[in-house]
Parts: sequence; C-alpha cells; structure tokens
Amino acid sequence: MALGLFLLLAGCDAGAVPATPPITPGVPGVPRQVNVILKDYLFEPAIVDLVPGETIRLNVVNGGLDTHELIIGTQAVQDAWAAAERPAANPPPGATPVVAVPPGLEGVRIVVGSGEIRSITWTVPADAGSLLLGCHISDHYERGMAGLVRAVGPGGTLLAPSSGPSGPIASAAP
Ligand SMILES: [Cu+2]
Repeated sequence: MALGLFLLLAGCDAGAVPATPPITPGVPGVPRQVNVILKDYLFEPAIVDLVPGETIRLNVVNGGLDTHELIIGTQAVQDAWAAAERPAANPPPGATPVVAVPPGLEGVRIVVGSGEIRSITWTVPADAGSLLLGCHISDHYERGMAGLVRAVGPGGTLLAPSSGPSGPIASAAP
C-alpha cells in the first residue's frame, strides 16, 4: 500500500520541476542559478536563501499580467523606492515611468514586463540577511509583493540573524 502510494506520487512527479538541490555557493565563473517569479501579486519564492559572498545568476521571471519589479535592498532602500514610485502609481500602459532614488539607496532593481525574463549576475553582499524584496509599482507591495533574503551557509543552514528589521512580511500584510 505504502509502496503503491509512493509509486503513484513518483509517477505524478515525473517531468515536474525537481526539488531545490542543496546550495552550492556560486562563484564568478560559475554563478548559482537563482530564480524568482513575479506574479500578480507576490514573489515566488517570497523567501530567497543566499550565501553571503557567493555569485548568483538571478533570473527574474514575470509570470503575471502587470509589469513588476524586483527590488533587493534594506528597509531604507525599499522605503526610498516606495517614495519615488508613489507619484507614478497607476501608470498608463507602456513603459514604466522613470523614477530615481538618492545615491546609495538604489539597491538592486530589475523591472520585468509581463511574460518576460531578465537576468543579472550579482555578488551577494555580506549583509544579505538584512535585505528585503519588494515591488513598489502602484500598490503591489501592499498587495503582497514583499519578501526577504535569508542568509544561509553553503549547506543551506540558516546563519545567525542579522541586525536588520524583523517581520517585514507581517508588516506588509493587508
Ligand atoms: Cu509588482
């Protein structure tokens, strides 16, 4: 019975996306592939495990109908983009309005149109555990496009929490 169930599950799983393998930190010549999917209106995954100092190939896929962005940065970076993009809320169809934040608060920003994928190669900073994810287009952040980075060791074990803000997901709940 148990074996039959196992076979059934295994059969259903054939051809599906394999489980996330243990983390082998990326290096400049061989970056680790990290995928983040943008949806209407959430990040998948909402918690991204990264090893401080590793080099990743960050692939950002927009599986939603709206234009979305992935901003990776501290709370100060998220706040800066939220303030900068507030005037551009509910933009007309077309290119995303050009917005800017003060120097030093740029973080990483990747804007992706519906159905598109954009990739960057990025070296994860030492303060990775204090980084948050956000999309500040229109009201997307409030609707659930908020997440965070967890700093992990090479084996995927959680590193000691950073001094960053706590509970960003809870604070972003409607
Ligand atoms: Cu969005």
